[in-house]
Amino acid sequence: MREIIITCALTGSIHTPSMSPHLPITADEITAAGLGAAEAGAAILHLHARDPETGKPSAEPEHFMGFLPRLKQASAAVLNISTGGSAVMSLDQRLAASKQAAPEMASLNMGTMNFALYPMAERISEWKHDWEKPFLEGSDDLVFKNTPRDIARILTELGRDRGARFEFECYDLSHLYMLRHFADRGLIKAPFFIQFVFGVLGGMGPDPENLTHMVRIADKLFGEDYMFSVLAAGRHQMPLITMSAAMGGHVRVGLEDSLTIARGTLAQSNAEQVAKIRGIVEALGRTVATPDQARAILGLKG
Ligand code: KMH
Ligand code: ZN
Repeated sequence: MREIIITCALTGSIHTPSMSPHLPITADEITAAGLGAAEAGAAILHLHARDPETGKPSAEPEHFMGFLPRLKQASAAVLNISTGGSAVMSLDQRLAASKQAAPEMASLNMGTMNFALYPMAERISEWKHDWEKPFLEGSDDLVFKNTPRDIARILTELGRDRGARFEFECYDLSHLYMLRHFADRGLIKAPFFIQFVFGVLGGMGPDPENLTHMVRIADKLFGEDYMFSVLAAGRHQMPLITMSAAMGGHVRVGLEDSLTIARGTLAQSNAEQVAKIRGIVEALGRTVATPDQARAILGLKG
């Protein structure tokens, strides 16, 4: 069996500064988090930006450019820019940084869905910034829009025109059929790197049966032409990604997906989560992919 690719999603656009002092916000913090995660064994860094003053998720190319060149220069890791951004951003905003930076890899969300964060607001008593509470609470009436036309546009502008390959984020069974549709249209080429996403309110829940079912259907739809990775939100992160590693899949960690290292204990860094899953992967008798091995496995432009 081939090496296991660890992706680390450093900051995302879900968690807010009041939830953890360890969430990287500024360009310096995101750079340090990325280098630490790569050093610990992450082959891919999944990247979002933040406004350095407020910690709010940002789509500004200027904020991405504060860390992208530094990560590229100081590490071999594959840089994967999110095109999901956050559900309050337009597609033009979500694409601006990746069109400018032309990364090897970008995320691509395979369907329109709810993406509710508001239960998180109930757990916080003190807020560092005014935007955080309304941002979280407003998510129960938002649509995370990824129509077939949006998906085609991302595939064209980043894939065909700039040579990016994709982390296809699938939150539900229907998203696998959407991916098959784009393969049939000839807009994407194998091997497909599918990220199964568990535990977002609006997508499939974190039940192990969902993972086995997703794999069963992906096998049927894509045969040998795909590989899967797993991310799971919050406390479900480590159990479900361990299951993925045991089933021959890849894994994603990072403070975007979970702020903790064990139940009730905040992770001190992204690297701490990478080191934990690396230990589990190695205990299972598997080895972790280097960035160049990941490039070969995924067919990246390098
Ligand atoms: N935050 C994850 C649940 C994206 O950036 O494209 C999904 C994600 C979306 O990573
Ligand atoms: Zn993301």
